[in-house]
Amino acid sequence: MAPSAISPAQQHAQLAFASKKAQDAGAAVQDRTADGLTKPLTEMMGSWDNFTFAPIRESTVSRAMTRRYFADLDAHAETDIVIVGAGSCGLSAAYTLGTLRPDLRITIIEAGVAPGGGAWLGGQLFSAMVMRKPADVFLREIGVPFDDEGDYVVVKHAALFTSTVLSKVLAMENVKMFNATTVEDLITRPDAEEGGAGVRIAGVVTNWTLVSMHHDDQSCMDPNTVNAPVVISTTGHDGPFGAFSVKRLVSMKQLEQLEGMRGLDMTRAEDAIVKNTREIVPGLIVGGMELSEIDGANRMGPTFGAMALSGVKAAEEAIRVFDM
Ligand code: 48N
Repeated sequence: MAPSAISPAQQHAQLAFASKKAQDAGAAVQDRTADGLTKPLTEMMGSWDNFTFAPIRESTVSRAMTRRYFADLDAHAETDIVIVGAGSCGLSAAYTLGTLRPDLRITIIEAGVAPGGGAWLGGQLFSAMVMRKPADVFLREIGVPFDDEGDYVVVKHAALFTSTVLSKVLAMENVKMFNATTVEDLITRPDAEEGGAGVRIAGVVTNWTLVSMHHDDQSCMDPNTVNAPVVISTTGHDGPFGAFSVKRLVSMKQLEQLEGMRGLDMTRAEDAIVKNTREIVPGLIVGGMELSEIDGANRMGPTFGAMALSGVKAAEEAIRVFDM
């Protein structure tokens, strides 16, 4: 459809889009029109009548995916730090680690196809996300705009925070995410310092999430493994997949019991989660809402500052443990 066949408003919108896109890309834009805008995308593409993609063979696409996936699996079979769960806490930890320690290999294992956990919406499916100060510092660091309301800030859509931190993490050379993949156990070693019963966590046991969900109705489907001296677990509060590592520590008799997440108290909950993000057993750091299950911390409801800053603290704790 030649550009002249579209309405002036459509043409202007197209010109504006093309111009902003080119400027954002910092492209040296050729063929500017008289009023300084780039040519309409449609003109850049030439006539749609003769449009065609470059040639491809199906096996080429398959190899482009599988070659990379299995090379990544091979490379990350030994890693420096594993993060279990790519919710707001896990992603904030990954961003902090990827930024502070580009020398470390970071492997994120996320059970969902879509990373992000509970941070795609604010409360009760509302879109805005509230973070209490000083968590605005993290938003400034990753470049997420917000409305400053004094003691707190509001990101106009939670997905803007989550997609921004996710995109930055995925772009980091030293970070690899395996989503649709579940941690279904922990790798352990006897911990000499503890004497008898104590263990040190030495990595995670994984399986594709769809496989993990069918161990009851399929014959033995053994898992895969990732060796790592440090694991950060941020699997959220109890739920179908939640609180994974802390529940496993109880079943391995490394924790007496879980205190269980308590009622909602924003003020107490957020301070407690950030302050108590810590190494629970040697090699395993727990942050975010998973921590509330161990300590019996309150829940905070629809405010996410503690998730971001717990992630920052978990990352710093992991570097401390890794460098010991
Ligand atoms: O978002 P979540 O559930 O967890 P956090 O701690 O990052 O953030 C919690 C936050 O969203 C809240 O709950 C807010 C603040 N509300 C509080 C309240 O009062 O209700 O993300 C956990 C992620 C999810 O993406 C899961 O899919 C993933 O962890 N996950 C796992 N991934 C791999 N292996 C597992 N075994 C596993 N279990 C959970």
